[in-house]
Amino acid sequence: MNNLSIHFLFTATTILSSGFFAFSLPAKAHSVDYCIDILQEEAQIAANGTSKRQLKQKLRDYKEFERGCNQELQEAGLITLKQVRQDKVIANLVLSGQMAQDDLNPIKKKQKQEDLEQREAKLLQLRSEICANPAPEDEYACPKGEQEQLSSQSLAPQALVAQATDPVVVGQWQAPFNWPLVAVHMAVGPNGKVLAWTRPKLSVGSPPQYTVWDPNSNQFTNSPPFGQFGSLASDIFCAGQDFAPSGRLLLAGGHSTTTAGDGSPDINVYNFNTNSWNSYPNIMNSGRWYPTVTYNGNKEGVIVGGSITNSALNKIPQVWGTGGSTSLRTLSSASFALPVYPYVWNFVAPSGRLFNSGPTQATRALDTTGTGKWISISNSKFGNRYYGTSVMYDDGKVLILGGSNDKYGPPTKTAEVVELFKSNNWIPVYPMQFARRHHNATLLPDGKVLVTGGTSSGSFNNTSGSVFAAEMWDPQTMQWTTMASMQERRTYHSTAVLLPDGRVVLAGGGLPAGNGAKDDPLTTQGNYNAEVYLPPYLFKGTRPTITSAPTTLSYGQTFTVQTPDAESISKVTWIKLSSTTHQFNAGQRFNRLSFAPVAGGLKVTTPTSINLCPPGYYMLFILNGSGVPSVAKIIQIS
Ligand SMILES: [Cu+2]
Repeated sequence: MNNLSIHFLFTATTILSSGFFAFSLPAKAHSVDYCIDILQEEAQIAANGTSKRQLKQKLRDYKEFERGCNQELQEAGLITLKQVRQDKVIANLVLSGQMAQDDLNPIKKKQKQEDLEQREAKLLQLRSEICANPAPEDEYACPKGEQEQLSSQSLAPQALVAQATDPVVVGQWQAPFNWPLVAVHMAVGPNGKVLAWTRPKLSVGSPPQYTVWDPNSNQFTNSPPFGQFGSLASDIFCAGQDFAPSGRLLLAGGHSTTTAGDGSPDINVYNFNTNSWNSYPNIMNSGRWYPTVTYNGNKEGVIVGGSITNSALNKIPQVWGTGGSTSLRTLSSASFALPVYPYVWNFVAPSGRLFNSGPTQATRALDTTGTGKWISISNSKFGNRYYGTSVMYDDGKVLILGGSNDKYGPPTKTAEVVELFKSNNWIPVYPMQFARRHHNATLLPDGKVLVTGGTSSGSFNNTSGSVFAAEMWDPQTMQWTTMASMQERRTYHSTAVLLPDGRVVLAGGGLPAGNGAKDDPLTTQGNYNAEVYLPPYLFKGTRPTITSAPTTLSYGQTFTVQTPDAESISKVTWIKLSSTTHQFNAGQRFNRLSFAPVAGGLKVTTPTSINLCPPGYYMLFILNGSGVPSVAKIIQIS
């Protein structure tokens, strides 16, 4: 389907019911037609010698139409501002006699055809959803055996492929630049700086290295030679990580400093403000290599999984307490053998439990009260998704995408969502354009999900199938659009995070280096570089600005954001600070905040639920009608 066809979907009803337009719009289904009307009226006004004021009003109306069109259709993932402008060009051609009105007919025919195709795809999707979990009355629609066959594989092929190189459509990658280490772990702190760490070589006993990158100045602190830092005696390679409500970063486990394959029982805490570490050696019940850490609504860091040795899993979750406590609460009745290698994907669910969305096909929840218990939730549809990823993209809504059913088998393009407020059932959505494993999924200020990197090849870390093109997932349409391509191969041990300025930095990949990765000449361990992606919203005009906002907030609090752009603001969102490793970002999550314009700014209200918005630091964005975000203001909610 091309962009023209969607104009049929953008019916007058949609326009008139959208509430964007205070003035009366003609009942036109096609923006070319509307442009013709506007231009003819403009001509009439000019011919009649009517005042410039009227002409200006018409132009304002058109601008408003353009803005609304842009917003509505872009939110539906269907059109770009560029397309609206193209329609205006076509309208001009018709009016000037360079293009006959009839010339539009073939276009309309094509549109009808494509409209039909799209409706068919929607029907197929609907049937797939119904048959995935049929109610008794739906049995007739779902012949026996079809439930298994109907996966997202069977959905219509992806409709929206951006062929353009226009950054307004596909965004733009900046050239790769050197990094002092392979960024196996990354986190964006409350000061807006990016912490990254790794072990310099695969050999056990090499002391870990960390660096801090300032995205504004592009300067690194703690660059090589790294030397010893603080009292950090642990090997934090492949530790679990998440932000505490204080803004400090909790690192659980990692690797033994002496024995290959053994987990570390240590906890380390990084303070962004002082650029310093606190170490709590040997404090967990046992070693944990590859555990997952998730801070919940009760300000507890829940540590799940990890391995003690190559052949023994740490099955008992533990909880890092509040108030500077240095002991852990052990969830002794929640013993469970979750897979390690890669990490498991845990999110704070609306219930306050941790929702485990994979990578296994069976999904479950961890109740952390008392001594804890696991509760079975449901099976996702595709299968296991080893080395895939998952993201909670909205309140209680979780996406799983890519990965391999067999740990080292070929990856899938498929994706599924679950909406925990509605049901526990996984629903296949449109597949990605590319099958991927070892890819990153990053939440953006406009609520979309950017997917970067990974490989379409099976086996552990085969970079020959590296995917260079990014893809954008729009939760409104559940469709994917191919974005611009990066330059480096970013597969195992690559990381991606959203920066406060709305860009996304993608770094690392390596340790071990995959074939074709750009290696450091001395260590040949992987990508000693990063690339920065500028999403399309950074090419759509002037950015709104936040002149001031509070630094700390409480739940359900109404506060003022000072901005000169209040009138143009259509969304206020915030995203919890990113903390990511091994293709799972345990930190990021997204809230839409309610707001209203007031003199000099916006009156914004924070969420009321500690489970939908776990305490901690968030990047607050204000977005205008074209979806252009401000630079974030980082705010703590507690
Ligand atoms: Cu690792």
